[in-house]
Amino acid sequence: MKLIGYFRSSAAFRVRIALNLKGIKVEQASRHLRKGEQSAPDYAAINPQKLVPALVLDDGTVLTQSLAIMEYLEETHPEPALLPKDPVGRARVRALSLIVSADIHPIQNLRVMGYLRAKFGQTEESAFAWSRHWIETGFDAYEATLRKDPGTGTFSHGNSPTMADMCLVPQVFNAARFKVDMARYPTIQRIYDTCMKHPAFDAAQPSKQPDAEP
Ligand SMILES: N[C@@H](CCC(=O)N[C@@H](CS)C(=O)NCC(=O)O)C(=O)O
Repeated sequence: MKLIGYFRSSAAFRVRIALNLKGIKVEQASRHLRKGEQSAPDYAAINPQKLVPALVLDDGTVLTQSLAIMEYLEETHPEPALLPKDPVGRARVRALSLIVSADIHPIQNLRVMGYLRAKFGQTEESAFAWSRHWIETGFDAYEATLRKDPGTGTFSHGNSPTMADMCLVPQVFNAARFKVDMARYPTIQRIYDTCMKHPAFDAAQPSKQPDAEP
């Protein structure tokens, strides 16, 4: 299998964590997002959305969308599990994952920031403030959910990493880039610290990827 990603892509980061956790080895290929390589015709032929990641299976089948890829990995390599066994727990983990992947990340993505600047004349500073606002709005909700719910454990759900943590940790990396004050989010920070001590998370972080840049 080949994972097409980019060291700084948080969606690719999610998949890298899942692969590491399950001990699945893949070839890695990179599309330099800042150079626009995701929009090149040869990649658009692979993923018409022109977004990373894409997972190319050994028979050439292309999977896109990080959550769909993680669910595929879960179904084909069930252990260790990224989702709890009980339906309510699974719904909770998916809901936490979607706070990040559906409601935070898409509106602070590279192409959205670029569009704000190019079409609406926003400065670098105001596009930056936009991203920080939406990360904080989402993190307010994630933190409140963690605090109110007994399902929270060492990790976002229980005491082993789930798909929710695979979405959360890359978003905390993004939050640092946008200078979000993490003191507002002690539970998220605690879980992030725990995750980053785990080898599967550590090895997946941007600075440890073959295409990493300073
Ligand atoms: N919902 C998609 C999001 C994928 C996505 O937005 N990828 C970003 C990198 S994290 C990307 O390729 N951005 C390129 C761009 O904005 O042009 C997923 O979860 O895979």
